Amino acid sequence: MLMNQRTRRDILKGTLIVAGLGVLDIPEWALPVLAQGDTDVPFTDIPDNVRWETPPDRRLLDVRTIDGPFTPADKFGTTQHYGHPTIDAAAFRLKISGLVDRSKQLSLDDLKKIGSTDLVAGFECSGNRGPLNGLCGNGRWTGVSLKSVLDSAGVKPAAREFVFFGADHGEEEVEWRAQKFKIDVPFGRSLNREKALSPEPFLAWALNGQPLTKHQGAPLRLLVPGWYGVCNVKWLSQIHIQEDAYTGKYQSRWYRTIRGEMIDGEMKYMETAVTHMNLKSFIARVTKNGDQYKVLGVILNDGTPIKSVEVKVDEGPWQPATMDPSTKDKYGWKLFTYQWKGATPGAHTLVSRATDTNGKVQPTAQELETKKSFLEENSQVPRKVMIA
Ligand SMILES: Nc1nc2c(c(=O)[nH]1)N[C@H]1C(S)=C(S)[C@@H](COP(=O)(O)O)O[C@H]1N2
Ligand SMILES: [Mo]
Repeated sequence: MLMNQRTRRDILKGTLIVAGLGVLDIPEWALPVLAQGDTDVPFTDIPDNVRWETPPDRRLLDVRTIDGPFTPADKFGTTQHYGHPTIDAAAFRLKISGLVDRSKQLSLDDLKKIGSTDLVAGFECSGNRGPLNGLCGNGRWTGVSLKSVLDSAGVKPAAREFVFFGADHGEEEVEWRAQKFKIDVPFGRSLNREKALSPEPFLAWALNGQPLTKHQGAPLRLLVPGWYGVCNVKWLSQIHIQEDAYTGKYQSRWYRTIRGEMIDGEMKYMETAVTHMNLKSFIARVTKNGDQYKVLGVILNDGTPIKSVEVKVDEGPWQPATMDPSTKDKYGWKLFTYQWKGATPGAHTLVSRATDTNGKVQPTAQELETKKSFLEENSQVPRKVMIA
């Protein structure tokens, strides 16, 4: 019993004493995310009717369960538009068509022969928002760089637009001026030449060492590190390369942001496609160990290095939080912790904000008021907790 109550901090310290190093003050960042004996402090702002799972399509990650850098595949937030197509991995062929020297039909084994590397990448759906922020996750993916696959097909100089189709599709009423057409629409997204041939985009067949699950897009998906979830085409079946910009529903219409910007002193409404992730941090979990309180949070962004993350308690000042060095991969999410000193019984509000090395500061909700559509909601989210 007594042993159980020892925290891992004690055990770590003990180990170091045994090793003859004397009593070292272990810096906070060297400690595991959760120690033995930690218990959760309840949030009071989670609605009673939350649907964590909406079978078969959608699941929210309960961020209160985050206890390490990687999200288990069966907890990863998940969503899609046309259900889950079933694809036989053995019969699967990735088609590469259009402006290439050699059209291709590549099996998973063919892809693995081109290359196999790991990529740590987190992402969130562009519709992810507080207080739950559960449409997200962080994984170690295995796959091959898109560029090396495209190079094997030989991209022609005229190629401008790279369109990625999933195997999923659905009938939609598509509007054009005053006309409406009922057509079968594929899930499609595109990247321009510069992005498609950059080193980052990745074709993944595994997450955390296991083949992708059906939800995650088995057997193959695109990942565009640092970009919102929608760019990561699941059940990838075809890459078609053309000259003209692709303006399909999920590229140009459904996933766009309508936002007013002050340009030269004038408010201009911009409509932009959802691409790179905006700088976001949120508080995921608050734990207690004896009279010690710890706040755990997540940072997601486009890979720009993070300069700082801070936490504010009630009306107090912003206080520096500590980045967890186990989450330092460029495109992975980052975890941070904050030792909450002097926590008193009762209701409290906690909020975090991140700043990147370009000087970008995570906005307040008020600063996002001119954004009319709810996608790309990266504002600071005040969370409410109750200390017994
Ligand atoms: N083929 C296909 N890919 C898709 C989608 C889809 O509907 N069809 N949805 C996108 C969206 S909106 C998101 S947020 C992510 C979700 O990926 P996940 O379920 O692995 O979290 O997949 C993206 N890729
Ligand atoms: Mo999404």
